[in-house]
Amino acid sequence: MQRSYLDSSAPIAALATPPGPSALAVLRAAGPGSIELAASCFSRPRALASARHRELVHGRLLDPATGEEIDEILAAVFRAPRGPIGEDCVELSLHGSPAVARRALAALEAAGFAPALPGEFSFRAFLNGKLDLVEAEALRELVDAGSEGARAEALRRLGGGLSARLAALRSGLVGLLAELEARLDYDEEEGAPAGLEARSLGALRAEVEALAASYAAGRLYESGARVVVAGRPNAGKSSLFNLLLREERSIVAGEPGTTRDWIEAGIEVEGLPIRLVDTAGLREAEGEAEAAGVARSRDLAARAEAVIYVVDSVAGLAPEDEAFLAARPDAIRAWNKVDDPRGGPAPEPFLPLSAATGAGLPALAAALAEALAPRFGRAAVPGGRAGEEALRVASSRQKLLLDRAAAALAAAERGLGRGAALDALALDLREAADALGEITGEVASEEVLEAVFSRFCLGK
Ligand SMILES: Nc1nc2c(ncn2[C@@H]2O[C@H](COP(=O)(O)OP(=O)(O)OP(=O)(O)O)[C@@H](O)[C@H]2O)c(=O)[nH]1
Ligand SMILES: [Mg+2]
Repeated sequence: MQRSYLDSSAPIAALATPPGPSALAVLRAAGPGSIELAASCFSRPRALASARHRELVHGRLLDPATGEEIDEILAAVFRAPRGPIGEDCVELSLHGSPAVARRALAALEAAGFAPALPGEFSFRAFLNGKLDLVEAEALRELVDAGSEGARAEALRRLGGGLSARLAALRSGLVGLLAELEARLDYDEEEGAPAGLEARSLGALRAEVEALAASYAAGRLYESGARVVVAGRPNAGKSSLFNLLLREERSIVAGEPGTTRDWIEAGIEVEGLPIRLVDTAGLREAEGEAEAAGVARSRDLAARAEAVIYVVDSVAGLAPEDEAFLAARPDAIRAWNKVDDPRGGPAPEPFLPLSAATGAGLPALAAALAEALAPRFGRAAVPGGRAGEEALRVASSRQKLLLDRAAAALAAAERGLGRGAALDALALDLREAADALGEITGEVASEEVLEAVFSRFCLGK
């Protein structure tokens, strides 16, 4: 039978590092009695059982049934209510072979630990008030961060800035609600309390809406911005794609029409995560397959967050180039093959580039980062660091709840405007306060909590 996350009385254990050979593997064990249980399969049981908070104990892990040695280990001890989880906890550093990790986990299970559910350690940290739901989600984002930008964003949310802002918004609302309910219960007076006016509700709603809107930027850190390399056949798109990737992924050849289907790869430019797309050259296609490729190139370019448009400086500008650039005026323009003396100088605002030698690449990367900065909610990217430090949400769960809060606040505003009954206003404000509370987990149901934490990896 599947254990429930809410059964927090069980001591639990799981591997916190990925399975596979490595220098070290870490096993986590937590819950009431976990230090004594771990001591029961340790060569120095008394040293481990009496260890202080944050003490490291060296010894050997033993099979509790046979006494057989499994590995020489280092155990880090955390005592409730301190430590990252707020419960008694032992982290065992083992040698990182899959065989050792498997045997060690089996030993802990034989000693009485239940296998932890995904995210169960974080869930318990949440229950013990060590982090709220926004911070828990930030922790998962940090573990998943694939780029420098995503790492910095997740760490910022983990720092609690967003949680604090949400808590302040909610406590303002709860204050208003308390006044309103007191008036409903005891007051003979008609009308809404003094603090409750359409203007102040409007300001609250605007802030909630701004946070909801920040999701567009927040999620880009996880998904990456799509950047399409476009241009006529033979312009050097695949060469530039490979150069940015630092590997020979896309086929480069002298004959035009080499790339037929698009290829996508993840890269990082000045800390921003990017999904770079190489496309078929844009021209009047000669066959059905190429025509389909060209149509797809246009479609991809139209939907991309940014486009790098490559022109072969030897071939020069053609009417097709002008037509494309007129339709996508924000495209970053690259004047390629400047190493070839037959080419003319780069016309404004083209950036000179040689995909063959790499000349001009830093300026092109900087232009790309600058063009993408607003999409990532950054004012600018000087030296590759975040410009402005606005709060952003990155989970769709948070975004949907912010939308719900904004809609309820808008309803309250309208009600106030037409003199609606106070109890109807109270309902709307309660709905908004609950939606905000659910974001940080203050009022989240069991179901919501399970849904959030079950997306974590094992051992987290
Ligand atoms: N001299 C020089 N040659 C280049 C440069 N970039 C690309 N080439 C050459 O130009 C030819 C076409 O390059 P690709 O990268 O395949 O061009 P493409 O735009 O992907 O072409 P299609 O896939 O056919 O649309 C190849 O022979 C490359 O070696 C450059 O910077 N300098
Ligand atoms: Mg190509």
